[in-house]
Amino acid sequence: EGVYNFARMEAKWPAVWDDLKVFTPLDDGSKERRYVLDMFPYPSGDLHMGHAEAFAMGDVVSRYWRQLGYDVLHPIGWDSFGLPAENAAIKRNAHPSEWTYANIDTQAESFKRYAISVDWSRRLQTSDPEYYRWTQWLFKRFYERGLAYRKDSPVNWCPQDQTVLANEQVVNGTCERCGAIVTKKSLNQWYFKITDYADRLLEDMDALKGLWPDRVLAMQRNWIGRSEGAHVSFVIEAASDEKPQRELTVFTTRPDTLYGATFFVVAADSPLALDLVTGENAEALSDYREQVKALSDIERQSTERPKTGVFTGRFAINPLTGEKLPVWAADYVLADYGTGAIMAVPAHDQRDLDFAKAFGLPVRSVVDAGSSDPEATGIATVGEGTLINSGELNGLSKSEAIPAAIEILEKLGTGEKFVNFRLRDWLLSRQRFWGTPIPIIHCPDCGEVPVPDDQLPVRLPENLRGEDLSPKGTSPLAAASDWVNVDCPKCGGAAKRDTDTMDTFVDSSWYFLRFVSPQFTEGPFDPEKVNDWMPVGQYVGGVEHAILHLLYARFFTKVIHDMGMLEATEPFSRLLNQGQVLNGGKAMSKSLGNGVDLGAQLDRFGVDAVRLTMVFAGPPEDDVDWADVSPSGSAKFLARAWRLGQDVTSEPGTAATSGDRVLRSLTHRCVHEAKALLEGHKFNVTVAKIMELVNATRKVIDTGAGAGDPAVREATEAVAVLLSLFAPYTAEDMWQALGHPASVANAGFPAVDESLLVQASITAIVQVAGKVRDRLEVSPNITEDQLRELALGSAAVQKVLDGREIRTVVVRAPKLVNIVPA
Ligand code: ANZ
Ligand code: ZN
Repeated sequence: EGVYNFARMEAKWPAVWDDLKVFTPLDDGSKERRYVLDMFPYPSGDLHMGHAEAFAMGDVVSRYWRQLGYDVLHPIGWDSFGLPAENAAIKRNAHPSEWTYANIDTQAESFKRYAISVDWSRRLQTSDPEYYRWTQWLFKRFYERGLAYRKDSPVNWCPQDQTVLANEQVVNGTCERCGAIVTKKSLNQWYFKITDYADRLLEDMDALKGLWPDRVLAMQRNWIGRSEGAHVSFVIEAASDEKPQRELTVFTTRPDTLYGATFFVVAADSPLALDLVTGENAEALSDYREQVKALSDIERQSTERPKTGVFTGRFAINPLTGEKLPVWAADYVLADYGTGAIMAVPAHDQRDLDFAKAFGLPVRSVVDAGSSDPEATGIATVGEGTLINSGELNGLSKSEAIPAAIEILEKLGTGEKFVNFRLRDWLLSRQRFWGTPIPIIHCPDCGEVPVPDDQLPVRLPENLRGEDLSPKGTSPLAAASDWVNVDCPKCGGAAKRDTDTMDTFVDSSWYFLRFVSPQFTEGPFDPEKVNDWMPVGQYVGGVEHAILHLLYARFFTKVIHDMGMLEATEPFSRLLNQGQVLNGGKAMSKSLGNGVDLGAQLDRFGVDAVRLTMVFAGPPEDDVDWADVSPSGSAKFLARAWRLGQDVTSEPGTAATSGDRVLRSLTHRCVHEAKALLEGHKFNVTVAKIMELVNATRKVIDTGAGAGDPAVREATEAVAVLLSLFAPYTAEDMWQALGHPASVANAGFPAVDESLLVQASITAIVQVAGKVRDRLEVSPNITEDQLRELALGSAAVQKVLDGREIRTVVVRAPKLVNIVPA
């Protein structure tokens, strides 16, 4: 055992940790509990460098909290439903579970080698029937509360994957995974009514300020998109030929500009447009709608594209002025935002101005912003200003006129204050196989009938494989007739199962709750346990989940709270987004050929060196460029630290009081500072401090009081405990060499002796005319006057000055004195 040999350590310790159940929380209330969670992995192949980074960071927090004496829950599981498994199954004529569970086993082995401090007994997989049973159970509770419903709606459709896509899976109008151009299709789909929670999802973010990264909060806020304004109703003039007069409501953030409305626009693709259009304009509209179908929302709203539209033949009557406004159908108004219809105020809205110019519609300024005429310049005036051409609103400022206009509308009964959200309901249906089946049965007589709780889980059929799963425009489940055809639970008649499966984001919206009692059979989680652990104290994961996963998990938490099952209203108290691992400044990719294989790195440098390198590379939020780091440097450092443990000769338990005072002070300062640094997630700086302590300890052994000095033991023990957060194998081996039983993971964070935090002395540099002439050992608390006097009295200084007069003395206590001769 005389040399540092990571392979030997990696072969030895996992079994010991397993035996001692070092990472299984006591869960008995004897210690304060804390919950650390890494975003659970998707089982695509083996672990990669990105996993290695993320899990190294989460493990630092977990191990740190354990050293502080908390009962730590740090679990792991797999987000194991999803499309890649299905595609792999089609390719290999297999069942998706085969690929999925094989990958999970591979990853689990790698995680064990990587020594993340998780409680393996809590491992879960979202594709396990014992798990998705409760996903279905929760879906039913949402359904009962009116929070899961079906509606017909145009959905993004990928013609290649033959599946519906969520908005966020459409990137610049193409399918996120296959790149095909996404089209629209009308389908009857399941939705979660997340919009009911928009206000709370927004307000509750105030409490996360400073605890979640600012940019994540900003992205969520923007996604929810709260807009204050008004609903205003316009009477639509009846066309002489048909249809009675009716009203249409618009959402506007600028009710103050109502006098400036010169036309009216409905979303061309909305049913509204079809409904409004008069006979002679119907064909033009129908042609136009075909064009619009091919466009993404982003393209439709782009300011670069020339404005297009079709006149509907109708007029809307301005409720304040009685003026008749032509109603147009255009693509720049979206069907699913606000009411799908707008009053257009070209003088003060750029999109409306562009449209007005394209179709020769009038422009009327109603807010005088002192700048030039929008019609002439082509630039809408959007800022503050004074109302003009606006009847009773004249003379008011924009911010006064908004509430004044609302008041007038409310009195007239044609409008009211309204808060609109950008957030849409969550489309959760997927026409795919490898997901949680929706526990609903469709009966010709009874309609939607939920599968009774005692018949859950609705299991996926096991006989479908390979080609059976390939996309056909409906869910592959529809082809499993023995599975689909069932008796209605209500009337017993012939009925059919719903053949859609759930978006995998549903699975990951509550997994953190399942971890508190993963074997619980009476519900999704043990109600006795859940409040002991929730909320998660530290959540760690990639910023790619800044919006959806986190928003959905927050939504589920709030609904489950409202069901009376959970005290917490937010799932994650603190969030850390680790950076990416790059190579040569670029994300690793097959096409660039710059991939780095994690397994090869572990074989070459050892787990600890790779982990330490990840952490030491920079702040956890920053990207790690693998081309810039030195795992071999980390390995050398670890060997140095490890050797200290081998060299210490004093007995365990030796009091340190008689040891080297300078080393003792450094040890205690290191521990003290490490604590503050770790709290602030400055893991890389913590490592630098440990390196400093290792070097100082080595110096005392080699050229100072020697390996038997009690201060050397004290320092080495501190190194072992601190290092256990980053390099668990090395630390465990050191701890053993120091004569302690396993495991260093529970050794406890070293106590700090406050009296040792003051440095015994510090070296002050004395310069004459900028050249260093002497070094003085002084108290760190020395005053400027005392230091000046000492410096001027120095024999070396006197000699250099050689009787010359002094012009100035610059003193920076306690570190520097510069004497400038005349
Ligand atoms: C009249 C007006 C005058 C407007 C003005 C703006 C400036 P945010 O802030 O994003 O909520 N709007 C409403 N529904 C729309 C839809 N479905 N598609 C496209 N645009 C829509 O934006 C609200 C404003 O966006 C609304 O206020 C409306 O135009 C437009 F000087 O009404 B406004
Ligand atoms: Zn029935």
